Amino acid sequence: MSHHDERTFVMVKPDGVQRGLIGDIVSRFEQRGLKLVGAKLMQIDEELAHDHYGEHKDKPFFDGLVEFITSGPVFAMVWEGADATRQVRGMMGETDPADSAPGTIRGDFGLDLGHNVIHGSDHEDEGANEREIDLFFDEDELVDYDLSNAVWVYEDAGDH
Ligand code: IDP
Ligand code: MG
Repeated sequence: MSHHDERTFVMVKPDGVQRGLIGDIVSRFEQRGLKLVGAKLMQIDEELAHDHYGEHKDKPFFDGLVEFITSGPVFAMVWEGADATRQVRGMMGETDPADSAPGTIRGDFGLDLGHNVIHGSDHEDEGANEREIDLFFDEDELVDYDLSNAVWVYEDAGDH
């Protein structure tokens, strides 16, 4: 694996899907130079919600979080690139949109902590990206391919 191959799990939450933000969010990651290796519109059921948000099961907001994340379709994605997990988190902003800088996804599209548009794997939680990719995607749903613009994104990706 080269250092360009880090994969991270990202998801447009039900509020983002309903508000028509899938395209804009996908566009931001494409423009950054990340490579899309998997994507699907899907409905999260109770069981998957509990598995995905297990770390928060004792928090007071857990029931509301499960209800929200199962309330409509989500757009699940896997993006690949150098330092992908941390870079995506930076592009998302803070957990609370009210604390998120303009220019970030949550800072541009949200005002409310409970409706913060996007999920991304936690870069401070070792292995969260792999665990979440496994939870949401089968191996055959991820596509292995070369992105032709990589030579323009990365100085060390070959000749152009
Ligand atoms: P993150 O999404 O930025 O990683 P986490 O702390 O992992 O934030 O929390 C997971 C999700 O739970 C948040 O994105 C948000 O939707 C919800 N959440 C977190 N804290 C609160 C809260 O205090 N009230 C309501 N919802 C919360
Ligand atoms: Mg988190």
